[in-house]
Amino acid sequence: MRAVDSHTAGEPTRVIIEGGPELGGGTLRERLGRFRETADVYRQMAINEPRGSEALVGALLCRPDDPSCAAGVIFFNNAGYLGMCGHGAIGVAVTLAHLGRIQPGVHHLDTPVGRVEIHLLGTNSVAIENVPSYRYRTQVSVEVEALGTVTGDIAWGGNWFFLVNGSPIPLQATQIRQLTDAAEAVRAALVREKITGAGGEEIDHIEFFGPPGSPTAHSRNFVLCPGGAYDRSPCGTGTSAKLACLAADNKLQPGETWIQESIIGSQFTASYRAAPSGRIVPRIEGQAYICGEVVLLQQSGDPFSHGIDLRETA
Ligand code: PYC
Repeated sequence: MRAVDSHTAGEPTRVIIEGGPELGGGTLRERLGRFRETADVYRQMAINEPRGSEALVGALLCRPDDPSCAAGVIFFNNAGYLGMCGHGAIGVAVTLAHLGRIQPGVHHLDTPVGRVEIHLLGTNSVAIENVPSYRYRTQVSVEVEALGTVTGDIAWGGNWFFLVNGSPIPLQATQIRQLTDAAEAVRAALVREKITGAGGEEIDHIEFFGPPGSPTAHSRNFVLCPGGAYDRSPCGTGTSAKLACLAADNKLQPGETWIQESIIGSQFTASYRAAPSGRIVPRIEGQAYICGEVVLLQQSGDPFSHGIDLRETA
């Protein structure tokens, strides 16, 4: 497989540009199902160590459902598949520009959860207009081992999030191990108490908020991703979910700027416009940088040709 690696605000993206799985016809959703059921070894090889890492998000470029889109894209990580990925979409845009496939201006990406508008603003700067986002439930309390009662909102930003204001652990990079454990405990408690997103969908991202480190930001977050890694970026879909909550609480008006800082101090600049049925369309702006062009190889006899998955051997 040939791939281009980039990072968006510190969070890596690996875009598969050649040699990926042949997924046949049908919609992107159908092809994602085929990827999961018949070709998951491609995901494992591209993402797992020793070729990848738990922080990496993969993006398979494929034929869009809507031919006016610049590309279709299926996002995946060490745990499985993502409906959308904000930092990943920014990385895909910068990668397409690096490959000479798009020029500065407005383009679209098709994803399994809807069409995303991308504004290529310069070599490294991109704004995305994400899928319509909304708060599903507010002030949901859950009993969490070692933390007690934790209260948060449930919102959709292209993935499902549980958003906790007032992080139970200080939002400092030195506390990442403790933040990860706390967020894992919250996720386990949500599963145990059968608290889900709409339609019974699993809430697989946990997000803690607190005061920013930089005077230019409005808030700092810590985001736990489904495979146990934390998001190095402020998380595009997580920031979209946050905007939906701020809008629902009347704390941020359409067009007003929200600067979200990540646990490593990187930033996204966000705003929203109103969408039908009480949803919002988030706009997330950030920077991505190309950091590699790789050919992923499998030598015969390699016992880890599909990568190491400790969850399988545990
Ligand atoms: O930026 O939306 C995002 C994201 C999801 C998981 C990792 N990054």
